[in-house]
Amino acid sequence: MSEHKTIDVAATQMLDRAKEIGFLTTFDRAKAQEPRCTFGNTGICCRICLQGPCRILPKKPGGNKGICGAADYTIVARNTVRYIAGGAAAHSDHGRHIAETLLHVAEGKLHDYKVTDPDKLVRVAKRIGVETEGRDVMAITKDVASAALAEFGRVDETQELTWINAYTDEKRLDLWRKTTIMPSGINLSLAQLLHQTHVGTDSDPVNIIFGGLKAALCDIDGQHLATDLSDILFGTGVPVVTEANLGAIKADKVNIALHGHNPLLSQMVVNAAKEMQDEAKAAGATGINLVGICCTGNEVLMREGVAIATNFATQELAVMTGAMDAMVVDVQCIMPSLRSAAECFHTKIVTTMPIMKIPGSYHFAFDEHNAINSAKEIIRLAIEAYKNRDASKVSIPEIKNTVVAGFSLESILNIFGKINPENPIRVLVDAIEAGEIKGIASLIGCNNLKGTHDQNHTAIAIELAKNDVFLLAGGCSAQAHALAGMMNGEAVKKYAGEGLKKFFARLNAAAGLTTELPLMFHTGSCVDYSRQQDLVNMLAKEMGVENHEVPYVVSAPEAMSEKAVAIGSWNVAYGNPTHVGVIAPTVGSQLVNDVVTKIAEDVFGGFFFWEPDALKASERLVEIIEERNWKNAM
Ligand code: BF8
Ligand code: SF4
Repeated sequence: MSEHKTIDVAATQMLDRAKEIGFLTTFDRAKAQEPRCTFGNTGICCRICLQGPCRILPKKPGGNKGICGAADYTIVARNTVRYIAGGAAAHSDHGRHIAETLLHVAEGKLHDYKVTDPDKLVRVAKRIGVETEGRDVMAITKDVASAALAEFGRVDETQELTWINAYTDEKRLDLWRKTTIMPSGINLSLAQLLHQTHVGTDSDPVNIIFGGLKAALCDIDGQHLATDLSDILFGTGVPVVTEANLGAIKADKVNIALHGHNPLLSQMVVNAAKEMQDEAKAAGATGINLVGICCTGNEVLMREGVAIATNFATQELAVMTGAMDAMVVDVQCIMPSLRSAAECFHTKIVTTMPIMKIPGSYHFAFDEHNAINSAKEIIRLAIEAYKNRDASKVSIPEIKNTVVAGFSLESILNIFGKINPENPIRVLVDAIEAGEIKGIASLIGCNNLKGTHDQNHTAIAIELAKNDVFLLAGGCSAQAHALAGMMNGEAVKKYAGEGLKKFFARLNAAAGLTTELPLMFHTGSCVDYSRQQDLVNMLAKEMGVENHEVPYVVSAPEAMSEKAVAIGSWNVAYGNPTHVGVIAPTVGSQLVNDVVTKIAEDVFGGFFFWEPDALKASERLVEIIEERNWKNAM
């Protein structure tokens, strides 16, 4: 763990406050975990059966394998792909929930949801092969939602997943078929992977990794349909100007944080809050103020311009302001410790999903049939809590920064289209060919307290921008840039290299927005990374090269969650070089580590590399961009 906890000034202030009141935060708990167990850290601890834990102890006779005979490479490979299974399950289950809701909309069962973006519905329908000509919106909706749900239960292994098939070029699909990683059904592939990694099933590390990649393709499939259907239900993001950091919490308002990942309820809270300002005023506040944390925050930021309070590692600190009246959480990346933090204040923690409860917090069983009323009840709970707020405990850091966000693929292409209406993607290709920009990087992923909170996210962004790399961002990484004041036009002036500045000047002149474009385009939550991949696929096509020849890299400086492992893995399968800023638990097996960092490139064109040092990582990322083969291939 790093000596410095965070680069965020507001978070530092709140950490002092936590210390004052004696609350131990995640930063204290991270310290308490040191030193880490080397076996776990390098991935050579197996707990897959009850004979374990088995560790690799090469110096002891019989200790160089687990009790069943599993070698280090089997143990490391199994552990790694089980992360992927967890991540893919989380993302795709999120997608399934949205799909089910959309189907119920089509069946006329829900009154609080509707098709908000029928144009996107038609685009998605056409892409996945659903007939649109002369059909009404609800009939198309029903078929699209049904096609999404069919991704989960399909067991016929002669068939393939619809979404990745519809959005990926034929050569890459063929490569996946040849390497036997093309999935048929999401549930099937995830169950097979758990089977494959059961004690005494597969011990071949390469075969296990291929099983893992199959699950990773289920992850992107579930992600893609989640994004498409969320856009259909709630609208596709357009550029918005808002703010980020704890200063977005307002002392004179009823503050409600929307935290987690799923927009189904949070969008309803946004809608209900618009109607309920007077109830908050009647309680003595000047209104209701919504703020976002983690990816639910990104969802409502993209579509509604809701401000970002903070990101994953600092979620407890939003409670430390003493002005958070309710925190509404759904699924994933929600620290169980929020409840203990809330106990120091008047804050209500409200869980809303059947699979996510925190002992001692309020559970509102979210009912999509009664969604707006559920949202209203939650807001009323926050208003009641506000009445009990202790003004003497309120201490909100006066720190917030302007954020320009809302860059769905559609809105990115719309901006490019202002320069080249016939062929928007050409604008990016022209800039690459002219050497104005070197390439594109996606800055993604989590917070991980093995390093200093947000430090490497921002340091890598600055280095890449200086080297004329056009930046996309999502998840908690995007939030790190937003919190640090880097997601606006000022940051372009401050950090972009000359070529990137010129590119932005042309875009700004054409875009016709009331604000300047930001240093990095925030594409949304982690479930939305298919937006990036779709852009790369379009680039490859326009450049006439293969995916892995596009000057594109991915960086997850603080990867933490199982979802991050799944995301990184499908990126590699798509041909993308993927930097991870923490040393991955694959290093316990030279063989497995070599497969994912070297051999993967021979097979897929993409590969992982681990580099905790921001400067070294940036240098390597720029080098890789420059080495990509597009010039020779075009
Ligand atoms: O899906 S970046 S800490 S919040 S997992 Fe979680 Fe990681 Fe944040 Fe969003 Ni993504
Ligand atoms: Fe040990 Fe093998 Fe069981 Fe793993 S599966 S815990 S290596 S006996």
